[in-house]
Amino acid sequence: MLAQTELERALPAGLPPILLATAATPSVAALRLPFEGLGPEGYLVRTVTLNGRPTLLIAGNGDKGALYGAFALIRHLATTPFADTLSLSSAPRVKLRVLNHWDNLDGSIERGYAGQSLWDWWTLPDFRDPRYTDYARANASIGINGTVLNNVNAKADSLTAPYIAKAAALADVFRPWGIKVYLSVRFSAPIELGGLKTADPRDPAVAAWWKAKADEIYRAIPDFGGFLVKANSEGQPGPRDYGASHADGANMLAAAVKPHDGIVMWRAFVYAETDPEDRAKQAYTEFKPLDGKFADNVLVQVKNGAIDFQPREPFHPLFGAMPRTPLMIEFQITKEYLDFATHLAYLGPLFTEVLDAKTGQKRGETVADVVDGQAEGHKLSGMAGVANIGRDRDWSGSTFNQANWYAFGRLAWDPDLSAEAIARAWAAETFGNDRQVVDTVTAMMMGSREAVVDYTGALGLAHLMATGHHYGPGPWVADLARPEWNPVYYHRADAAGIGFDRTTSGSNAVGQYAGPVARAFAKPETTPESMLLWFHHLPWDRRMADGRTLWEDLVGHYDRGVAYVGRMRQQWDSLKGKVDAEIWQKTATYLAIQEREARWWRDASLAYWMSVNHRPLPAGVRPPEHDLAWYKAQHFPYAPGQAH
Ligand code: BDP
Repeated sequence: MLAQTELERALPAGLPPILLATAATPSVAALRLPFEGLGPEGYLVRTVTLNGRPTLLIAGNGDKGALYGAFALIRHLATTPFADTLSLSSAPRVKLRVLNHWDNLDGSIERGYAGQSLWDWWTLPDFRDPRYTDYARANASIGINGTVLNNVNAKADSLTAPYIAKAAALADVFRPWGIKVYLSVRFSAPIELGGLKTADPRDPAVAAWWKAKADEIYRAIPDFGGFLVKANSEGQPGPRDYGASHADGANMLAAAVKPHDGIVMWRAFVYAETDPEDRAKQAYTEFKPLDGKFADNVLVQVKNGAIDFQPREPFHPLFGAMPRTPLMIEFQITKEYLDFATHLAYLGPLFTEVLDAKTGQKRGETVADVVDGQAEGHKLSGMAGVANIGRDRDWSGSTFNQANWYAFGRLAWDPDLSAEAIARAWAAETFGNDRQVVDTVTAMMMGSREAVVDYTGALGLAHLMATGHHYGPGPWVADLARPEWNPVYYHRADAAGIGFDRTTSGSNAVGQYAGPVARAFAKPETTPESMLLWFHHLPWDRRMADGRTLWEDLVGHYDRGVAYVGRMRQQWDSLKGKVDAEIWQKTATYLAIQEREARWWRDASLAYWMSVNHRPLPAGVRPPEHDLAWYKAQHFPYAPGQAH
């Protein structure tokens, strides 16, 4: 059993004998332990007496539960000394805990900052790199049970026979670890591969093509998970091309995989340049009317916020607004909008901030309650994370980025965990359980995402990054073809004020929220300051809670963000000699890069805002190092992660 090997690798000596078992093992059944609520994946780890001997029992209703139990015990003992009576028990609240790889067939990764794709499509299916097994082990250890192998901007080629065989080889490696594979599919594949004239989901020939394709995939991968679809979004084909709805498209694909127990994850990340409506409103406008129209093996996958994985966004208004549809939440683990792998930004607080947000739809309901689907009795539920994994030796571009992969998995299993508890556990599992190391690392991590918010644009500002690669500041950009691609569309700054009016006097995106949440966002006085300019256009002189003007406050945030990075450098310095030397050195160098780039963000942004509002900096504040023209002249044609 794989769980046995994991225990032998990781556990300290001196523990009682361990029994890995299932609920059906006769000696275990006789103990009458509470297995009922554990489902197929939950586990129970307990000290029990078997044949008169103290025994450490690790069990689930099946092998998967026992495997997760083994990893839970390893985690527990990494942070807590063994006590004679031990009792751990947990079952996942979310069923599909899935990574989305934006990996291309040529080995590049869209928005990937950890090297080439781990999947070597060229040498598959023959060569099964041992790292595929390590990848599966890492995922199983944090509860991830699915992986979408290819980019949502999918090529039809991944559905051809050679690529199905390659995916099948990966599925074979992952299967023993409880991980299913899924594929992103290109909606127009029946035209490109099948020679059909249309991909209209209502055309019987199209449905038949997909059904045959699904049958072919399931012959190679009997437990294939299903399809992920990006349709009618950023140039991708979809059912709207034929006047059919997203539900028509999703249900046609769902019918193809249904006989095999497959599912469809249909993305709600939809907006169109032809639509003058506030981009933040478009997904809700399109999808809300479709509630109740999706087949029962479809999940609608909704990004955490209504725009696009920004350092901070209010939760997406679709959460709670489609009670008859299972909604998967999609987070971005790779740091496209948080300055890539070099910046230390622990995303646990970003994930929990969204999961804990009250939807306002039902009393006390949180986004996590919607995602786990229990209140509505959905048989499917899911959480997706856009992976930050590549072929780099440290997997994620930096050691600290691994924490974001880890946090995603832990929260997908249990969205109630605190970001801090996860950070502490990760630090102990990664660096060893030295108190000073764990305390310092946790302290660095916990404020790090807020620091990125502060130095890239606080108070609810968003989408201020440079064009294309999204690396560094570009708040001045105003010349892109689509209005909603321009940062000026989002901040709307002029001499008098700044911010996007999303109240009734503006786009009324606030109207897509419910009850007390909508009421709070409707007025600046009741909107959290962290989201103020997302919902309101306000004068630069507006008084903030701390008595300063909005302008002074915004400047203060930039300085606070830069200062936080400086502090992280000192904290990390204090750990020299206490963590692995190579990891220490790389992290120290990355923190130096981060401090330089945080300053760059601050200086460029301040130079730009001052060119718009013509205000001086508050007394004592350091002026930007260069003039605005210098910042505008910076170009990075080879920044990593760009689509091609
Ligand atoms: C955007 C990324 C783009 C993705 C898109 C998506 O810049 O590369 O294709 O999200 O989620 O944020 O489909």
